[in-house]
Amino acid sequence: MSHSILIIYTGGTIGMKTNPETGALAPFNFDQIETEVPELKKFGIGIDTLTFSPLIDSSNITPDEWIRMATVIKEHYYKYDGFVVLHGTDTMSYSASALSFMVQNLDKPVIFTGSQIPIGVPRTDGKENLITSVEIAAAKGSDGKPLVPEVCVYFENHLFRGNRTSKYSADHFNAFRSYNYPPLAEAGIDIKYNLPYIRKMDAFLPSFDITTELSPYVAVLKLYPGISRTIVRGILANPEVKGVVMETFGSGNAPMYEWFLDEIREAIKRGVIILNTTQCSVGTVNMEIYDTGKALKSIGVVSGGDMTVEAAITKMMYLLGKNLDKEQLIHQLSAPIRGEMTHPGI
Ligand code: ASN
Repeated sequence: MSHSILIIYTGGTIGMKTNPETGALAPFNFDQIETEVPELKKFGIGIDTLTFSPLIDSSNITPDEWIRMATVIKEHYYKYDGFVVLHGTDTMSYSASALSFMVQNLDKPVIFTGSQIPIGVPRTDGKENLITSVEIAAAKGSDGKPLVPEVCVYFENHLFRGNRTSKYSADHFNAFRSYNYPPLAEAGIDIKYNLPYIRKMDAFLPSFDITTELSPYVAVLKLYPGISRTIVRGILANPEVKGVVMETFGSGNAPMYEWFLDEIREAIKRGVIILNTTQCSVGTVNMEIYDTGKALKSIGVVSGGDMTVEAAITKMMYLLGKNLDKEQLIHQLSAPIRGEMTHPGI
Protein backbone atom coordinates (compact mmCIF):
# COMPACT_ATOMS: atom_id res chain seq x y z
CA MET A 1 0.00 0.00 0.00
CA SER A 2 1.46 3.36 -0.91
CA HIS A 3 1.81 6.08 1.67
CA SER A 4 0.91 9.71 1.45
CA ILE A 5 2.11 12.60 3.55
CA LEU A 6 1.01 16.20 3.76
CA ILE A 7 3.79 18.71 4.45
CA ILE A 8 2.43 21.86 6.04
CA TYR A 9 4.97 24.61 5.52
CA THR A 10 4.48 27.46 8.00
CA GLY A 11 7.86 29.21 7.66
CA GLY A 12 11.05 29.28 9.76
CA THR A 13 14.74 29.20 8.88
CA ILE A 14 14.39 25.91 6.98
CA GLY A 15 12.86 27.81 4.04
CA MET A 16 14.58 31.14 4.36
CA LYS A 17 17.13 32.91 2.18
CA THR A 18 19.00 36.16 2.48
CA ASN A 19 17.03 39.23 1.50
CA PRO A 20 19.55 41.12 -0.69
CA GLU A 21 18.16 44.49 0.42
CA THR A 22 18.31 43.99 4.19
CA GLY A 23 20.88 41.19 4.44
CA ALA A 24 18.52 39.42 6.90
CA LEU A 25 16.89 36.00 6.45
CA ALA A 26 13.34 35.97 5.05
CA PRO A 27 11.11 33.03 3.96
CA PHE A 28 10.82 31.70 0.37
CA ASN A 29 8.27 29.34 -1.13
CA PHE A 30 8.13 25.56 -0.91
CA ASP A 31 8.96 24.80 -4.52
CA GLN A 32 12.48 25.94 -3.77
CA ILE A 33 12.68 23.56 -0.80
CA GLU A 34 11.67 20.68 -3.04
CA THR A 35 14.30 21.66 -5.58
CA GLU A 36 16.90 21.66 -2.81
CA VAL A 37 15.80 18.22 -1.54
CA PRO A 38 15.29 16.00 -4.62
CA GLU A 39 15.70 12.99 -2.27
CA LEU A 40 12.05 13.51 -1.26
CA LYS A 41 10.97 12.25 -4.68
CA LYS A 42 12.96 9.02 -4.26
CA PHE A 43 10.90 7.80 -1.31
CA GLY A 44 7.99 6.53 -3.36
CA ILE A 45 5.74 8.30 -0.86
CA GLY A 46 3.02 10.57 -2.22
CA ILE A 47 3.91 14.00 -0.87
CA ASP A 48 1.62 17.00 -1.09
CA THR A 49 2.41 20.39 0.37
CA LEU A 50 0.31 23.15 1.77
CA THR A 51 2.01 26.48 2.28
CA PHE A 52 0.96 29.16 4.76
CA SER A 53 0.65 32.63 3.40
CA PRO A 54 2.36 34.66 4.62
CA LEU A 55 5.20 32.39 5.73
CA ILE A 56 6.20 33.21 9.27
CA ASP A 57 9.30 33.49 11.35
CA SER A 58 8.12 31.48 14.34
CA SER A 59 8.62 34.38 16.74
CA ASN A 60 5.48 35.77 15.11
CA ILE A 61 3.39 32.67 15.78
CA THR A 62 0.10 33.26 17.63
CA PRO A 63 -2.75 30.93 18.63
CA ASP A 64 -4.39 31.90 15.31
CA GLU A 65 -1.66 29.94 13.49
CA TRP A 66 -2.16 26.96 15.84
CA ILE A 67 -5.84 27.03 14.92
CA ARG A 68 -4.89 27.10 11.23
CA MET A 69 -2.52 24.16 11.66
CA ALA A 70 -5.14 22.13 13.55
CA THR A 71 -7.82 23.02 11.00
CA VAL A 72 -5.62 22.02 8.05
CA ILE A 73 -4.89 18.68 9.73
CA LYS A 74 -8.60 18.12 10.37
CA GLU A 75 -9.59 19.03 6.80
CA HIS A 76 -7.04 16.58 5.35
CA TYR A 77 -7.02 14.00 8.11
CA TYR A 78 -8.44 11.03 6.21
CA LYS A 79 -6.53 11.69 3.00
CA TYR A 80 -3.02 11.26 4.44
CA ASP A 81 -1.10 8.74 6.52
CA GLY A 82 0.78 11.43 8.40
CA PHE A 83 1.65 15.11 8.58
CA VAL A 84 4.97 16.98 8.67
CA VAL A 85 4.85 20.57 9.90
CA LEU A 86 7.78 22.72 8.80
CA HIS A 87 8.11 25.36 11.47
CA GLY A 88 10.64 27.82 12.85
CA THR A 89 12.62 26.45 15.74
CA ASP A 90 12.21 29.40 18.09
CA THR A 91 8.65 28.58 19.16
CA MET A 92 8.36 25.04 17.80
CA SER A 93 7.97 23.55 21.28
CA TYR A 94 5.06 25.88 22.02
CA SER A 95 3.31 24.99 18.76
CA ALA A 96 3.88 21.26 19.16
CA SER A 97 2.58 21.44 22.74
CA ALA A 98 -0.46 23.49 21.71
CA LEU A 99 -1.30 21.10 18.86
CA SER A 100 -0.96 18.08 21.15
CA PHE A 101 -3.77 19.47 23.31
CA MET A 102 -5.91 20.78 20.44
CA VAL A 103 -6.13 17.41 18.64
CA GLN A 104 -8.25 14.65 20.14
CA ASN A 105 -8.12 10.94 19.33
CA LEU A 106 -5.10 11.35 17.09
CA ASP A 107 -4.09 8.09 15.41
CA LYS A 108 -1.60 9.47 12.86
CA PRO A 109 1.84 11.07 13.20
CA VAL A 110 2.15 14.87 13.25
CA ILE A 111 5.88 15.62 13.08
CA PHE A 112 7.19 19.16 13.61
CA THR A 113 10.61 19.91 12.20
CA GLY A 114 12.72 22.78 10.90
CA SER A 115 16.37 23.72 10.82
CA GLN A 116 19.04 25.99 12.20
CA ILE A 117 20.57 26.71 8.75
CA PRO A 118 18.38 27.34 5.67
CA ILE A 119 17.91 24.41 3.32
CA GLY A 120 19.68 26.11 0.41
CA VAL A 121 22.94 26.52 2.35
CA PRO A 122 25.49 23.70 1.87
CA ARG A 123 25.89 22.91 5.59
CA THR A 124 22.14 22.87 6.22
CA ASP A 125 20.69 20.59 8.87
CA GLY A 126 17.29 21.00 7.19
CA LYS A 127 17.63 18.22 4.62
CA GLU A 128 18.17 15.42 7.08
CA ASN A 129 15.48 16.80 9.39
CA LEU A 130 12.95 16.98 6.57
CA ILE A 131 13.77 13.63 4.95
CA THR A 132 13.71 11.68 8.22
CA SER A 133 10.53 13.43 9.39
CA VAL A 134 8.78 12.34 6.21
CA GLU A 135 10.01 8.77 6.71
CA ILE A 136 8.77 8.74 10.33
CA ALA A 137 5.42 10.29 9.38
CA ALA A 138 4.91 7.44 6.89
CA ALA A 139 6.24 4.62 9.11
CA LYS A 140 3.84 1.80 9.96
CA GLY A 141 4.15 -1.32 12.07
CA SER A 142 3.55 -4.87 10.89
CA ASP A 143 -0.13 -4.39 11.84
CA GLY A 144 -0.37 -1.56 9.29
CA LYS A 145 -0.86 1.05 12.03
CA PRO A 146 1.29 4.21 12.28
CA LEU A 147 4.33 3.69 14.50
CA VAL A 148 4.11 7.10 16.16
CA PRO A 149 0.53 8.34 16.53
CA GLU A 150 1.62 11.47 18.39
CA VAL A 151 2.44 15.15 17.92
CA CYS A 152 6.26 15.07 17.86
CA VAL A 153 9.32 17.19 17.28
CA TYR A 154 12.04 15.63 15.11
CA PHE A 155 15.39 17.37 15.20
CA GLU A 156 19.00 16.28 14.67
CA ASN A 157 18.49 12.52 14.88
CA HIS A 158 15.98 12.57 17.73
CA LEU A 159 12.24 12.17 17.72
CA PHE A 160 10.62 13.59 20.85
CA ARG A 161 7.09 13.83 22.19
CA GLY A 162 6.33 17.43 21.21
CA ASN A 163 4.84 18.55 24.51
CA ARG A 164 7.97 17.37 26.38
CA THR A 165 10.39 19.52 24.37
CA SER A 166 12.14 22.84 24.86
CA LYS A 167 14.47 24.66 22.50
CA TYR A 168 17.68 24.69 24.46
CA SER A 169 20.32 25.91 22.01
CA ALA A 170 20.32 28.95 19.76
CA ASP A 171 23.49 27.65 18.06
CA HIS A 172 23.67 23.88 17.95
CA PHE A 173 22.05 21.62 15.37
CA ASN A 174 21.05 19.52 18.34
CA ALA A 175 18.73 22.32 19.44
CA PHE A 176 15.96 20.53 21.32
CA ARG A 177 15.81 18.62 24.56
CA SER A 178 13.18 16.49 26.21
CA TYR A 179 14.49 16.62 29.74
CA ASN A 180 11.86 14.57 31.49
CA TYR A 181 10.89 11.97 28.86
CA PRO A 182 13.06 9.67 26.71
CA PRO A 183 13.24 10.15 22.91
CA LEU A 184 10.55 8.28 20.97
CA ALA A 185 13.09 7.34 18.30
CA GLU A 186 16.73 7.83 17.38
CA ALA A 187 17.90 7.98 13.79
CA GLY A 188 21.28 6.47 12.95
CA ILE A 189 21.88 3.92 10.25
CA ASP A 190 18.39 2.71 11.15
CA ILE A 191 15.59 4.58 12.84
CA LYS A 192 15.25 2.90 16.23
CA TYR A 193 11.80 3.36 17.72
CA ASN A 194 11.58 3.41 21.50
CA LEU A 195 8.27 1.55 21.47
CA PRO A 196 7.56 1.35 25.24
CA TYR A 197 7.51 5.16 25.38
CA ILE A 198 5.31 5.77 22.34
CA ARG A 199 1.65 6.35 23.07
CA LYS A 200 -0.54 3.30 22.54
CA MET A 201 -3.78 3.85 20.72
CA ASP A 202 -7.01 2.69 22.32
CA ALA A 203 -8.60 -0.20 20.44
CA PHE A 204 -11.80 1.77 19.92
CA LEU A 205 -10.78 5.33 19.38
CA PRO A 206 -13.60 7.85 18.86
CA SER A 207 -13.21 9.83 15.66
CA PHE A 208 -10.52 12.46 15.33
CA ASP A 209 -11.44 16.02 16.19
CA ILE A 210 -9.87 19.33 17.12
CA THR A 211 -10.55 22.12 19.61
CA THR A 212 -10.06 25.66 18.39
CA GLU A 213 -11.09 27.53 21.53
CA LEU A 214 -7.96 28.79 23.30
CA SER A 215 -8.00 31.31 26.12
CA PRO A 216 -5.61 34.25 25.69
CA TYR A 217 -5.88 35.15 29.40
CA VAL A 218 -2.82 33.24 30.58
CA ALA A 219 0.18 34.96 32.17
CA VAL A 220 3.61 33.76 33.32
CA LEU A 221 5.09 34.83 36.63
CA LYS A 222 8.77 33.95 36.87
CA LEU A 223 10.04 34.22 40.43
CA TYR A 224 13.51 35.49 41.30
CA PRO A 225 15.11 36.57 44.55
CA GLY A 226 14.16 40.19 45.12
CA ILE A 227 10.96 40.21 43.03
CA SER A 228 8.83 43.08 44.33
CA ARG A 229 5.24 43.09 45.50
CA THR A 230 4.23 45.56 42.77
CA ILE A 231 5.57 43.28 40.04
CA VAL A 232 3.81 40.23 41.49
CA ARG A 233 0.59 42.19 41.96
CA GLY A 234 0.85 43.67 38.44
CA ILE A 235 0.51 40.17 37.02
CA LEU A 236 -1.80 38.49 39.52
CA ALA A 237 -4.23 41.41 39.91
CA ASN A 238 -4.58 42.11 36.19
CA PRO A 239 -8.37 41.76 35.74
CA GLU A 240 -7.91 40.00 32.37
CA VAL A 241 -5.76 37.20 33.80
CA LYS A 242 -7.56 33.89 34.41
CA GLY A 243 -4.59 31.58 34.75
CA VAL A 244 -0.98 32.05 35.80
CA VAL A 245 1.92 29.70 35.15
CA MET A 246 4.22 30.42 38.07
CA GLU A 247 7.85 29.43 37.52
CA THR A 248 9.16 28.55 40.96
CA PHE A 249 12.49 27.38 42.35
CA GLY A 250 13.73 23.78 42.59
CA SER A 251 10.99 21.33 43.47
CA GLY A 252 8.27 23.99 43.34
CA ASN A 253 9.34 26.38 46.07
CA ALA A 254 8.55 30.08 46.46
CA PRO A 255 9.31 32.70 49.11
CA MET A 256 7.30 32.54 52.32
CA TYR A 257 7.05 36.30 52.89
CA GLU A 258 3.60 37.15 54.16
CA TRP A 259 3.00 39.73 51.38
CA PHE A 260 3.79 37.17 48.69
CA LEU A 261 1.45 34.53 50.08
CA ASP A 262 -1.23 37.23 50.58
CA GLU A 263 -1.04 38.19 46.88
CA ILE A 264 -1.33 34.55 45.82
CA ARG A 265 -4.20 33.93 48.26
CA GLU A 266 -6.04 37.03 47.02
CA ALA A 267 -5.66 36.00 43.36
CA ILE A 268 -6.91 32.47 44.05
CA LYS A 269 -9.87 33.93 45.96
CA ARG A 270 -10.72 36.01 42.86
CA GLY A 271 -10.79 32.77 40.84
CA VAL A 272 -7.33 32.94 39.21
CA ILE A 273 -5.80 29.49 38.71
CA ILE A 274 -2.11 29.35 39.63
CA LEU A 275 -0.10 26.46 38.17
CA ASN A 276 3.29 25.72 39.69
CA THR A 277 6.10 24.73 37.30
CA THR A 278 9.78 24.61 38.18
CA GLN A 279 12.53 26.73 36.69
CA CYS A 280 14.71 23.60 36.68
CA SER A 281 14.83 21.80 33.35
CA VAL A 282 15.01 18.35 34.89
CA GLY A 283 12.75 17.01 37.63
CA THR A 284 9.38 17.79 39.06
CA VAL A 285 7.37 20.07 41.30
CA ASN A 286 6.60 18.43 44.63
CA MET A 287 4.98 20.83 47.04
CA GLU A 288 5.19 18.37 49.90
CA ILE A 289 8.95 18.43 50.46
CA TYR A 290 9.68 21.89 51.92
CA ASP A 291 7.70 24.40 53.97
CA THR A 292 8.15 26.82 51.06
CA GLY A 293 6.23 24.39 48.82
CA LYS A 294 3.68 23.33 51.42
CA ALA A 295 2.72 26.96 51.97
CA LEU A 296 1.75 27.24 48.28
CA LYS A 297 -0.18 23.99 48.28
CA SER A 298 -2.14 24.93 51.39
CA ILE A 299 -3.48 28.08 49.72
CA GLY A 300 -4.57 26.29 46.54
CA VAL A 301 -1.68 26.50 44.07
CA VAL A 302 -1.94 23.62 41.54
CA SER A 303 1.09 21.40 40.84
CA GLY A 304 2.29 21.18 37.25
CA GLY A 305 4.52 18.16 38.05
CA ASP A 306 7.35 17.83 35.51
CA MET A 307 5.64 19.76 32.70
CA THR A 308 7.68 22.16 30.61
CA VAL A 309 6.67 25.81 30.73
CA GLU A 310 5.71 25.52 27.03
CA ALA A 311 3.32 22.68 27.83
CA ALA A 312 1.99 24.42 30.95
CA ILE A 313 1.12 27.65 29.11
CA THR A 314 -0.55 25.95 26.16
CA LYS A 315 -2.38 23.42 28.36
CA MET A 316 -3.74 26.29 30.43
CA MET A 317 -4.88 28.13 27.25
CA TYR A 318 -6.57 24.94 26.06
CA LEU A 319 -8.29 24.05 29.33
CA LEU A 320 -9.40 27.63 30.10
CA GLY A 321 -10.89 27.72 26.59
CA LYS A 322 -13.11 24.76 27.46
CA ASN A 323 -15.08 26.59 30.19
CA LEU A 324 -14.77 23.69 32.61
CA ASP A 325 -15.94 24.05 36.18
CA LYS A 326 -13.14 24.87 38.61
CA GLU A 327 -12.80 21.36 40.02
CA GLN A 328 -12.54 19.77 36.55
CA LEU A 329 -10.09 22.43 35.42
CA ILE A 330 -7.78 21.85 38.38
CA HIS A 331 -8.08 18.10 38.02
CA GLN A 332 -7.12 18.15 34.31
CA LEU A 333 -4.35 20.72 34.82
CA SER A 334 -2.59 18.60 37.40
CA ALA A 335 -2.97 15.24 35.63
CA PRO A 336 -1.46 13.99 32.35
CA ILE A 337 -3.97 14.38 29.49
CA ARG A 338 -1.60 14.00 26.48
CA GLY A 339 1.47 12.44 28.04
CA GLU A 340 2.78 15.90 28.91
CA MET A 341 3.59 14.93 32.51
CA THR A 342 4.95 11.72 33.99
CA HIS A 343 2.67 11.58 37.07
CA PRO A 344 -0.18 13.68 38.42
CA GLY A 345 1.28 16.76 40.11
CA ILE A 346 1.96 16.66 43.86
N1 ASN B 1 13.86 32.55 13.72
C1 ASN B 1 13.70 31.25 13.18
C2 ASN B 1 12.26 30.81 13.47
O1 ASN B 1 11.98 30.35 14.54
C3 ASN B 1 14.70 30.30 13.79
C4 ASN B 1 14.78 28.96 13.13
O2 ASN B 1 13.87 28.45 12.53
N2 ASN B 1 15.93 28.28 13.28
O3 ASN B 1 11.42 30.98 12.62
